[in-house]
Amino acid sequence: MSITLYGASLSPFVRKVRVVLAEKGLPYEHVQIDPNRRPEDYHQISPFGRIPALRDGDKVLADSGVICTYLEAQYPQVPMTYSDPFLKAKVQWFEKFGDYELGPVVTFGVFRNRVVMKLIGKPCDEEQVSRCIHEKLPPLMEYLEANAPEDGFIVGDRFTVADIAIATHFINFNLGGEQLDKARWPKSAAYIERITSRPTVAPMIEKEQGFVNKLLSR
Ligand SMILES: N[C@@H](CCC(=O)N[C@@H](CS)C(=O)NCC(=O)O)C(=O)O
Repeated sequence: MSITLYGASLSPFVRKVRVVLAEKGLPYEHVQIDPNRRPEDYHQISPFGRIPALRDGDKVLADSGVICTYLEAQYPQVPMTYSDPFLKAKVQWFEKFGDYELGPVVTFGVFRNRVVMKLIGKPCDEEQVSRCIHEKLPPLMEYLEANAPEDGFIVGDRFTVADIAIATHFINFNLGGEQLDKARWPKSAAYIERITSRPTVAPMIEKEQGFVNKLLSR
């Protein structure tokens, strides 16, 4: 089967799927889709036009969570979750924490304003950025700090989709010119650092940072 991933590399959700594909050692073709200038027929692949979407042979799916669930069931060789029902549910919980709690604040509140708006020629709403960093982020960070492991991973003893679903948004936070406050949230900062240093993640970040620098200096 040949796998094609659709979506822009700077999207945290696309990155999440790329890391899962890389961890599983699955080769794939990456078709860059900019959600601000998506091709007319992209809705046939992703009904609401969002990225990522994935094609595996004649099967097509959208949404990073759905795609990762599919990849896990179809290609279980390198597991990114657990078969134990409780651990599996915990992985799902933290994956959703990344997708639906951190995503709207860290990626859409900060990165979107600082990078995407500039790229599409619209003003950055610094008031919104500030509200996200100073009001919306702290309660999420308190929760992460209470749950971040001293060593290893967020659930059990293996790297799971939950780890990348969380860390991916902090990559966008950095690309948006912000750093996590290490003094205030030391366990979380060290945890994110561990996850983003993985060989399947670190090279992506380097490329993306170079890409953003180039785009923003135009
Ligand atoms: N829950 C979705 C979120 C995907 C998402 O919001 N993607 C953004 C880019 S980061 C997008 O496609 N935005 C364009 C739009 O909503 O029209 C997932 O996990 O894939």
